[in-house]
Amino acid sequence: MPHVNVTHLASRATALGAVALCLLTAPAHAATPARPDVTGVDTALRTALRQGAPGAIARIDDDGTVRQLAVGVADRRSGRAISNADRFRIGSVTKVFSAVVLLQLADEKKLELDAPVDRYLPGLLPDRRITVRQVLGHRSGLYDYTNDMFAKSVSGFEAVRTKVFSYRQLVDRSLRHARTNAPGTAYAYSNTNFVVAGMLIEKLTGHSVRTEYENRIIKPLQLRDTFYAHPGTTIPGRHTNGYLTPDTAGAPLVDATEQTVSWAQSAGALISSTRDLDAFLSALLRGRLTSAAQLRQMEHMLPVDSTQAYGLGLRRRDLSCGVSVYGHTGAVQGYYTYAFATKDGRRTLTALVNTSNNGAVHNTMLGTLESAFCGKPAKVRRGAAVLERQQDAVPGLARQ
Ligand code: HEL
Repeated sequence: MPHVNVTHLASRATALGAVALCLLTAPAHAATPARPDVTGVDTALRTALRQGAPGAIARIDDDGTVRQLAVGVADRRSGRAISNADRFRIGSVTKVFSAVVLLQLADEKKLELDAPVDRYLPGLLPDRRITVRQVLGHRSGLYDYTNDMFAKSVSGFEAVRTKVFSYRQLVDRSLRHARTNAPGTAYAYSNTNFVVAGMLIEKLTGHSVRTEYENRIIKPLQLRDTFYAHPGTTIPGRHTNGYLTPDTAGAPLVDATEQTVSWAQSAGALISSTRDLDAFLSALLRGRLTSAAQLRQMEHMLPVDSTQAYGLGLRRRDLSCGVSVYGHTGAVQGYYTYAFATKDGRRTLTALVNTSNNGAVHNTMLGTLESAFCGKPAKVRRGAAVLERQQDAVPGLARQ
């Protein structure tokens, strides 16, 4: 549904609010997933390598059956082969963790999703109408400060890679710009929203986001590879290096492994592994991290485009075979992550390539979802119409 309709409907009188919300809800596809096409996943990983990724891994957890794939290298210098035992930076998959903490706080009656952010963080945002729900669904209108920060990929990254920002400094960078839309009227992906989410977590609990991720998610689920290392610059233990692709064609990859990720923090600074992300998403979707009521809030999706919808810190992708999967994507210098699961949490896929800023690789990785959840593609008759499939956003061009 085009945003213009969303704006129109959402700005109508309150009496129409319920009808509008109903019309805006994006219906999920509920087809039964076919057996995973492991060869198809492998082909996607190998294609990513041909397109410039040094290494790629994927893990499918399918109701107790584990399939792991790995191609290429973790370290271009030593030539060490990449494996699913390697940790990596997960970028915006962090947003799912931040949303879970806030929904747990809602379960504990410490937070109301429809309350203005201003109730908890007085004076932070100039528009006091912005609610917690709008922040978690990217519908606040807060400008994404990373648009300016990474307009030039390598010099933008080098300018911040060892910096330590306060949350407020990041919000201030956003507030230098006009809001992208009035609160609640349109979807506009913005890291600023999940910086505000981190501030809410710290304000409501009196603890750092690190403590809350650890106590509420990492320790209970025994996620051995998941760390919030900020402001440390290294990835603890066995990990894959990450290689940023420069904007200039043919320029050598930049090893971006070490950085504070302070530009992202609660919007994108977690480190994890394919095993842990599969376990996390499965636990979340099976209702082991929040009450059923709060999970429903998280899974209540509004449309992004013809193949995607967004809930609260949770993406939905509608695949070509009619299956919808839930999770998140991540793009942080040197790493692209896809982590998605079926609605019942029984099948999960996490796929990772150790490069970024490469649109072809990003689109190729979308193929891992199709193979993992749709199985082998049906043979297309010569001359038959090809289904239109919109690809995910390429960082720097558009954010979805
Ligand atoms: S962008 C996204 C992805 N999200 C958003 C967030 C994350 N990551 C960022 O905001 C980092 C953007 C810079 C990444 C950098 C690169 O590719 O290494 N690109 C440039 O510098 C381009 N000039 C919406 C794709 C998500 O999937 O949610 O993660």
